[in-house]
Amino acid sequence: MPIDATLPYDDQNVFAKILRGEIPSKRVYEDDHAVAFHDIAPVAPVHILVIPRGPYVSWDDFSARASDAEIAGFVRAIGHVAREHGLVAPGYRLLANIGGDAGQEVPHLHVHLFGGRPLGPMLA
Ligand code: DGP
Repeated sequence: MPIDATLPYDDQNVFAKILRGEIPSKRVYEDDHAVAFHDIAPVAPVHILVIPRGPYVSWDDFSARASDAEIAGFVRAIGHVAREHGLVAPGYRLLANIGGDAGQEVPHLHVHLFGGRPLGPMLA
């Protein structure tokens, strides 16, 4: 069910549990600011989720409250993961759903990284 992105951070959300190692994930990258792992239900040959380590509900929450260092670290981590997976030359797509109309399901900021095939036009 889509979330209300204005609610306070819930530290029992599934990505908080992945960050704490309470449930497994296939991690492909981690550093001081970000963790990246394979999406459990991939819709492209490469479908990775990149999340900040900090407790941010959405991109909106992150952009309002995160420090400059957290924001820079997160953005650099996304680029690093894309380069490490050889996606820059063929191309790739980033997507962040924010709140109900966008269909955000997990209330911890995550950027989807899609690649590995032609992705077609954006639908919205
Ligand atoms: P969104 O609709 O933008 O909130 O996307 C949530 C994504 O999270 C969706 O593509 C499936 C993925 N996901 C949900 N639960 C888990 C999980 O337990 N592990 C992993 N790896 N991905 C999950």
